[in-house]
Amino acid sequence: MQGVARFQVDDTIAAVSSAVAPAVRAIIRLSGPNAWGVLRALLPDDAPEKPQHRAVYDTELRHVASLPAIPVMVVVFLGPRSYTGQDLVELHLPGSPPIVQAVLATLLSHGARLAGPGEFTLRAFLAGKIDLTRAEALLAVLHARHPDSLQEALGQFAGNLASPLVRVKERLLDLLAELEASLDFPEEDLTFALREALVEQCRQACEELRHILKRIEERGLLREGFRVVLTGRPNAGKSSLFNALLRTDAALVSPVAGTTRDYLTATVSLNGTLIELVDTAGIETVGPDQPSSSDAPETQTITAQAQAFRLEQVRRAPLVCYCIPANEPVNQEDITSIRSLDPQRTLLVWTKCDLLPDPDQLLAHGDDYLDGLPRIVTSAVTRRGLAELEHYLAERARSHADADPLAVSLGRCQHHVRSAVEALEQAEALLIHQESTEFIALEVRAALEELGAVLGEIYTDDLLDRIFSRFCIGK
Ligand SMILES: Nc1nc2c(ncn2[C@@H]2O[C@H](COP(=O)(O)OP(=O)(O)OP(=O)(O)O)[C@@H](O)[C@H]2O)c(=O)[nH]1
Ligand SMILES: [Mg+2]
Repeated sequence: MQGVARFQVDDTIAAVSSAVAPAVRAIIRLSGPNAWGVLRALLPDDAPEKPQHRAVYDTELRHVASLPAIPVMVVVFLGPRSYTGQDLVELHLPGSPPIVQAVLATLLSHGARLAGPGEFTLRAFLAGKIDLTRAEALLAVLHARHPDSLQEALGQFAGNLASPLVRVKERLLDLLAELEASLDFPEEDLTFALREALVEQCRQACEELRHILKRIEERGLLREGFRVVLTGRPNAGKSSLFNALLRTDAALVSPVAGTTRDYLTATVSLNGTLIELVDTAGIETVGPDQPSSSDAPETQTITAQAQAFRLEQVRRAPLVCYCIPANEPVNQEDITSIRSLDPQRTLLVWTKCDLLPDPDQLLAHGDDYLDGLPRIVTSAVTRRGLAELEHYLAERARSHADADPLAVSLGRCQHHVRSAVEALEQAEALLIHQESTEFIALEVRAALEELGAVLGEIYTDDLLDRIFSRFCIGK
């Protein structure tokens, strides 16, 4: 194993493990050989010298800045039976940010070091408590934004991915043992029967790995596509753009403002990336003093529902395309709506640019009321700008997927499992062609190394850095 030296585990780390915000309770964790010793300096004199595993103390902290005694609950987990494999102490205290900060600072002044991102989980990994697929799944659990992605992450944490890999690994170890035993008698060729048996074992291992690969791929497909919501005032050309991107007439288009009452979603593959497009009703303010209040009450209800849906979609979407008809001036309503959007998740799309003699003028960034947002000029009629828009959406979708911890984890696994399959196919071919046992063993060892890499038995500092730096401090 490489990399252990760089990741120190013999000191005691501390960090706030709950969200740093006013709350009823906050949690500070300490892990390391002196976790209890560091904390004990703040406890009353009758605190035990050596606590028991799973001991819970209702006590108080003293000598924290100039604060009066702070009531706390302390939970002790002794190594190796703790999450990190070391002595681990949890401090539950009032969730007032100044108190939490003062306690943490005092612990640091008594010899603890502030934990780096994901360092508790890193220690769990280094202590062999969890494999890398589980560490990554934990990250995905912490970052899950939807019940579905949470479910998926929990599945991986429970070992959906690691368990079958471990099974295959054990089979391959048996296979390697047989090969290596015969290496001791180089003058004797493998018997026909043994060769046959080894080929069969190779095939089975390969089959199982292919099955795992297929599952990873299916899960990749099931993942929600990147959601792009089209919004803007009525008649801006949203439905026309939706149809143009889908190359269908799925959405109704008409010169009557307010054509789209409901909403439409469709999935489109742009440059190989799945995008979920959502066409919404044009922005309308709903209320008793609005023009639409002359509508029948049923219509008003539909309008209100369509607007509520639009707002919900806009709030949740990783990208919002705000559509502005090129042949009409940007109005105050547009500006108010654009300002209410998150600039990181907003693209301005001019539509109907075929109606303008010089559409390029729209690209000038001088109009500071549009806050220098990225912009693309399009026409659903001439298809101008659509390729550029597709490219932009595909790029955004890709970087969005990169930020999804489980997708990153599955991508990493997919790479290694594929390489393991290739090595095993090679081993099988060598067996069939009666090549030297040494070469066959080499391929089986290569496959084992790939599986070891997925599970984290073989790793580099860089890989661990990349995985654990994505966690926040305290996890
Ligand atoms: N010349 C031209 N007309 C367009 C273009 N895109 C849309 N239109 C016209 O603009 C009008 C409104 O288009 P829609 O796509 O229905 O607009 P919308 O934003 O979906 O409207 P609502 O659903 O009512 O909010 C229709 O008459 C379209 O034919 C375009 O690129 N060029
Ligand atoms: Mg429409």
